[in-house]
Amino acid sequence: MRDALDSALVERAAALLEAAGHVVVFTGAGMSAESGVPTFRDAMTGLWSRFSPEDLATPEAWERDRETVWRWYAGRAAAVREVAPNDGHRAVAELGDRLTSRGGALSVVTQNVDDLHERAGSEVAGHLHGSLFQPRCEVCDRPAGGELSVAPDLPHCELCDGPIRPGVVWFGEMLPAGAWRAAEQAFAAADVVLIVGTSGLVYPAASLPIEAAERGTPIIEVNPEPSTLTPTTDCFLPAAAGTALPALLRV
Ligand code: BJW
Ligand code: ZN
Repeated sequence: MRDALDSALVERAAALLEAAGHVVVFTGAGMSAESGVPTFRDAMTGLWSRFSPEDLATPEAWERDRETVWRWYAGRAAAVREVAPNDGHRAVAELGDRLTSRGGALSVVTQNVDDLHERAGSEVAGHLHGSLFQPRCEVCDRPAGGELSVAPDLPHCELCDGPIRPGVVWFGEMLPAGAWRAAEQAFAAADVVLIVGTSGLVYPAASLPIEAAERGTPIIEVNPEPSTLTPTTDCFLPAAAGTALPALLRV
């Protein structure tokens, strides 16, 4: 990672945003890293270090050991409650306000299961991988209400007594249809896509910016490290979200 942001790069990205009517901001775990939420591939620390994400974020893991999986998600939900949006989340909300006030629009499409964009004041068009805060019945899909809690007994549905599961999308599961549709529509309408803090490893989410680039939509990326999406970008800003996004607004 470079020490200081290259001002010519920042100016180029800011000019792309300035000329755009509709901007899509596509975010991953790096967006929330500076709030203290570990990125997906860094999340297995402490008690969880003997697991890999693929051990826990699957329907098979849930079938095998519901208690462990539930405790992992309940702990993560509690940790997110303790942290606050960072300067990057706030800059996205501010960019949205600026676009709206000049008759444009900004759509946030996130892979994150936290609620930090909303708490910073952005409306989220689609949570592609669900939410830590929307547990639901595994059998009848009824929202469970309330939050995941680290209770000794796993909760059951008030309607059908089915087990309540975390409201996130595991490997091998379909993405929520409404969020996916909203994301596709937003990307189709975008004049510019701003990617922030994703490794671009997980599909079908990663296909959204790739297909936008193929259609000729200019792509800006903010990430301290190059990602699998970097080759598709027009302007790569090698910096943390909390540094690069406010810098884009200062130009
Ligand atoms: C910073 C920073 C700072 C650090 N500032 N940046 C096509 C090809 C190959 C495979 C597939 C395919 N299509 C589907 C698949 C299978 C699978 C998949 O993609 N597998 C790949 C791993 C190969 N996909 C699925 O299974 C999806 N479902 C599906 O396709 O359904 C259809 C179907 C069904 C049945 C059969 C076949 C098809 C579902 C995917 C669900 C993903 N769910 C997770 C878990 C959510 C719950 C939870 O949180 O526990 O979502 S996985 C995990 O990865 C999580 C994340 O949202 C997602 C993306 O991760 P993200 O956000 O990119 O985080 P990291 O950690 O990878 O990267 C962080 C980045 O931040 C890094 O680049 C850092 O450098 C950067 N960074 N600090 C800015 N301060
Ligand atoms: Zn039920």
